[in-house]
Formats: sequence, C-alpha cells, structure tokens
Amino acid sequence: MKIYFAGSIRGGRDDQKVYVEIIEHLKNMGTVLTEHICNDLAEMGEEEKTDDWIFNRDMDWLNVSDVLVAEVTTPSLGVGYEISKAESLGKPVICLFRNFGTKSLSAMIGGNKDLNVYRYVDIKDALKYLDSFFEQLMRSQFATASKVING
Ligand code: 6IA
Repeated sequence: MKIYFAGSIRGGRDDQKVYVEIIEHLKNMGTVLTEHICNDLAEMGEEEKTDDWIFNRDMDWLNVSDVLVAEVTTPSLGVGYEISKAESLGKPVICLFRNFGTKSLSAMIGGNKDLNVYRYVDIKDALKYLDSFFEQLMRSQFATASKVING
C-alpha cells in the first residue's frame, strides 16, 4: 500500500505535531511516500530544490499512490490541489479535520460526497477511523486482485 500524506507546508506549520502522529500511524499500514512532511522545514533539505522540481516529484508520487490521506485543519493551497488531483485520478481520498471551534472547513472539501471527510476532536479517534478505512480498502483491493487471478 503506497500512501500519499498531504499536510500544510507554506500554508502554515501549526499542525506539524499532528502530522507526526498520523504519519507514524500510517507507517503500520504501508509506505508513506511523503514522510518528510512532518519534519521541521530546515530538516526537509528542500530549500535548494526549485518549486517545479518539488511539484513534479510530488505529482509522480501522487500518480503511483494507492490512497491520499490529507490533514486539512490548516488550510493549504497545495493540499487542496492534491485532493482535487487525487480525486480526478480516481484515488480514494481521506480528509481529516480537527474540530476545535475556531476554524471551519472549506465547503469545497466538506461538501464533496466523493471525499471521505472525518471530523475529529481527539486524534485517537482519527487514527481509529484510519484503521477501519484501511481495513476496508485492503479487503476491496484483495477482492479485486482475486477476481483478476481467478476470473
Ligand atoms: O501550499 P503548501 O505548501 O501548504 O502545500 C503543501 C502540500 O504540497 C504538501 O501536502 C506537499 O505534498 C506539497 N508540497 C508543497 N511544498 C512542498 C515542499 N516544499 N516539499 C515537499 N512537498 C511540498 C519544500 C519547501 C520548504 C523547505 C519551504
């Protein structure tokens, strides 16, 4: 399972600690292609990379990923773009939004029934949601693979 995790970078780093917890959890379920998103910006070692290099690298990863998991509490143009791109590529998309009262989720995400939007207060609930989502996803991938093999 190749997982593309999306979280705000230039949109603001307020939720970096939450990204760490989610990514650590996702690593039990597959390969997180974008693990660096939870690192401190200085450690990302990407300052010297050009924007078009970053864009092309991330789009290549999105293309080969099986699922997109986005933490959408801190609004980010890049994360919004990645969600829309993953949706048009037919990838399953999970959007996690921390509901703590002062921020509200964009209607372009919250109103889209094709995205799996989960609003949480306690991070533990978000991780449980991921567990059940991935269990279903793996079951459906297994059923599709069996059909291909057995006809
Ligand atoms: O608009 P944003 O920067 O908040 O967009 C964040 C999203 O776009 C993330 O989910 C990433 O997948 C992708 N992205 C945007 N910028 C970068 C990046 N820049 N490195 C990797 N992925 C990125 C590094 C520059 C940084 C050292 C300032």
